[in-house]
Order: sequence, then C-alpha cells, then structure tokens
Amino acid sequence: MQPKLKMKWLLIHPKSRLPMASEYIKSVIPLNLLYVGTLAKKQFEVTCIDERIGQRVPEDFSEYDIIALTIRTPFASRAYEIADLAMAQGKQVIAGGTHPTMVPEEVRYHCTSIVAGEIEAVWDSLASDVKNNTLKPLYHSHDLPLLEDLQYPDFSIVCNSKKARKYFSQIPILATKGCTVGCNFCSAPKIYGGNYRIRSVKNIIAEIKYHQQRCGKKNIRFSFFDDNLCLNNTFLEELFTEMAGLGVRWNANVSMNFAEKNSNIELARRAGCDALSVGFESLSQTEMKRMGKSSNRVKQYQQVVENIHRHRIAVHGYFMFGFDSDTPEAFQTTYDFIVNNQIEFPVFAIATPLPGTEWFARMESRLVHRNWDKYDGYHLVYKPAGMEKDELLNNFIKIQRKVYSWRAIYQRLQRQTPFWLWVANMGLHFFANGLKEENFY
Ligand code: B12
Repeated sequence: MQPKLKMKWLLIHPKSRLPMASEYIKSVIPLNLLYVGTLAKKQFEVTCIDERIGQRVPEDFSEYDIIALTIRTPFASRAYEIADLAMAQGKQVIAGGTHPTMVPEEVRYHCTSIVAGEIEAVWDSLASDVKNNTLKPLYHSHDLPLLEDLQYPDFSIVCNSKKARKYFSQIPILATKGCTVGCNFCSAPKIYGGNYRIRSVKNIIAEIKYHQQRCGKKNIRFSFFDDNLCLNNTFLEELFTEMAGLGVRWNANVSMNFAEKNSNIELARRAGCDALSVGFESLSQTEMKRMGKSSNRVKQYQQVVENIHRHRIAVHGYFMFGFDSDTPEAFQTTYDFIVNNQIEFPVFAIATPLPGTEWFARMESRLVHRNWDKYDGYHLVYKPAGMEKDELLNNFIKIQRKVYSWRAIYQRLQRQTPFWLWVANMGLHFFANGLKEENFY
C-alpha cells in the first residue's frame, strides 16, 4: 500500500504594495510564521514564502493544499490579492495575525478560515479540521495558552533559503506576551485583553542556547519582540541573572517605569542589553492621558534617558506626531529633547488609528480613507485637529532631516554607541534626505 502523502501547506508573509517597502531594505525574521510553521511541520509538509525578501508567490497554487497567510494591516490589501487568487483556484485559505484578529468581519470575505489570536490556542482542532476537510470560518479561543513551556520555533523553516541573507541578523525571541498599560492606539489590549503572561526562565535560556548552537557561536544578538518585556520584576531579576555570562547582546521594548529604577537597568546591562526601546510617543502629558498612556510621565523623560545612559545602554526612542494637541511647536520641542538628551536612535511615526483599536472607533468620522496600505505609521490617514495637513507633513519631514543630519548624529552619538546603531543612523540620514511630501499622501 502507498504511504499516505502529507498535505502541503504554503505559508506566506506578504509585502506591502507601497514602494517604500523595498526588498533592498532588510527585513526582520518573521517570528509569527515561524510559530505557525513549527506547529504545522509536525503533521504537514511546509514551505514558506516571504515576499519582503524577494521570494515570489506563485500564480498557480496547484502544488499546495493549504495557503496560510499572516496579515498585518499595512499589507492586508496585498494579502487579499493572494488569498482571492488562491480561493479562485479552489484552495483552502487560512488567515491569521493581527489584522484578522482585530477585524475578522472584513477578512472573512477573502479566506476559508480565520484564526483570531494565537495559533497555539486552537491548533488541535484546526489541524484535525484541515485533515478532515471540515474547516470552520473562525477559530478563536478566548483562553490564552500558558507560555511557561512555549515550544521554541524551528528557524530552519525560513533560514535555509538563499534569500535569508536579506533578513537582519538579530534573532527575534519572546519572553512574555501582553501589556497591562492599555494605550488606546495599540492593538495589544484587544489581542490579549490586558493579560500579561511569561515564559519560564529555564525555557527562555534553553532557546538562547539553541540559537548559540545553531549559529555556532556565543556572541549573537537577540531582539525581544515582547510588547513590554518589563512588567514583572521578580521574573526579570531571575531572567537577567541567568542571562548574564551567556555572552549575548540584546534589545527590547520596555515601559518607562522600568527605566525609572536604576537597579533594573544595571541587571539588564549585565545580561547583555545594549539598547532599550522606549515609547515616549509625545512630550504632551495631556495627550498621554488622552491616549491611555498616563504611565508616561513627561517630567520623568529626561531622568529615564539619563538612567539608561548611565549604564551604557543606548536609547531607541519612539515618537508620534499628529495627535490632537500637537501644533508645529511640538516638533521643535521634540527635536530639542532628542538632541539635548542624546537619544541614539529616534524613530518617528504619524499617529495612525489602527482598525479594531479604541482610538480607531473614536477617529472613524475623521478618517480620510481606509486604504490599509497606508496605515503604516507613515501616511496621514485622518484629519489632524491642531495643524493643516501640509504643515504636519512638512514638519514631519523636517524633524527627520534635522535629527539625522550629520551634525545632529555627531551630537547624539557621543557615547559608546554599538556599531549597529551607527549603521542605522547612517541609513536613516540618507532615508530622511530622500523624503518628499508626496510620499506621505
Ligand atoms: C516586534 C514588533 C515589531 C518589530 C518587528 C515587526 C515584524 N515585522 O515582525 C518592529 C519594531 C520592526 C515593528 C515595526 C512596526 N510595527 Co510592530 N509590533 C511588534 C510587536 C510588539 C510584536 C509582534 C510579534 O512578532 N509578536 C510575536 C508573534 C509570534 O505574535 P503574532 O504576530 O501575534 O503571531 C501569533 C498570532 O497572531 C497567530 N498568527 C500570526 N500569523 C498567523 C498566520 C496564520 C496562518 C495563523 C493560523 C496564525 C497566525 O499565531 C502567532 C503565534 O501565536 C507587535 C505587538 C503584538 N503583540 O502583536 C507590534 C505590532 C505588530 N506592530 C504594529 C505596527 C503598526 C508597526 C509599524 C507599522 C509601526 C511603525 N510605523 O513604526 C512598524 C511596521 C514595520 C514592518 N515593516 O513590519 C502593530 C500592527 C497593527 C496592525 N493592525 O497590523 C502592532 C500590533 C502594535 C500596535 N501598535 O498595535 N513591530
């Protein structure tokens, strides 16, 4: 008797259709598809295509049984093109990721099944329904699976391809999921319902060692993809103590209150941290309150930066413009704050109401369009209250040019800045100089 052939899954990471998402820019390793692929590989044959690194999605899907797409809002339209083509060829299409989780009612028109939330929560029924050809329109478990012993992803799924050199070398890793801050512009409150889960330290350390073995060296760089690594001090102390001496370098998103405490940062540094990402967002306390991020105390911003720098860690600061109380002066105030405090890697976005968030519901009457391609933090998609559109965009370009001028780079990078941040600054210098207002419409 012939052995039964395994069903074939094609996992796809689509690429935004906008020219800014060029395949010459490196991409981060797709942790979402790695988790999906690692589960699927145990029972099915798995191929992965990542359009961002120049891998081409076939026109003809006859080779595959299941087309599985990960979808975030800025590449949702491209994902729909692929999904519609596969559906027209009679394929079973499964969609998962942030966009289907936030707006399943929209995504369902383009696929057979939606997985809202984490695949781990619904995997057993999803896999058996695939095999029995009884897929349901929606898989959504409201119970969040424990993370304690989260199985770590099998990186061979994406890293064995020749094009994998187009990925950044830093390795994505998760230690926690969720965030209790509850900013109303963020998707996390809806995805995780304000829950915060942590992996066991033993499990995380085992994954770090797996990567050291896989890469054949100790000195490797990780990027924690956690929403907020630092909400449980006991866990962090244990994790950082275990990480010290492993010889790895890493960066992570943290909330401001973590950086208000010096002992935390000292431990992070000893564990190999060389950059911390902090969402300053705005220098207006009123705005922080309005956006549900009162935990950001603007009066403490300078102190927070000083604390981080004192431990020879660089600051990767996120700033957003276009909030209702923003006026042209906000750009100058932010510029002064960044340069005076020598923030090594400032990143700017235009505030964007993301579908499914509380802020989106509030802004709905002010949206200028729902072209998801442009919901990427780099386009103005609603009518701002405190500025004319041109005024906002002009200033948005200007601040990037000023912050990434050679002079300001020199002023900001006076400390022992890690090499990768020099490279990032140089890249952003050229990027900022090439910006034109029409890029943002
Ligand atoms: C790390 C991170 C980044 C990193 C890496 C992003 C990347 N490309 O992977 C960096 C810093 C580069 C980044 C940048 C941006 N990010 Co970001 N980021 C995150 C963060 C904190 C974690 C993402 C992550 O990888 N989590 C771990 C993985 C394993 O979880 P997951 O993606 O949810 O996948 C699980 C499920 O969704 C499901 N699943 C996922 N895919 C699939 C597919 C199938 C078929 C199935 C069945 C299941 C399934 O199973 C997975 C395993 O459990 C999230 C917040 C969040 N919690 O999602 C924001 C988030 C994804 N980012 C967001 C945004 C807006 C951005 C930016 C546009 C912001 C900006 N302008 O600067 C840029 C876009 C850059 C880019 N080109 O992607 C939004 C996206 C919102 C949306 N509606 O799409 C989020 C949700 C944060 C928010 N503000 O709400 N980000």
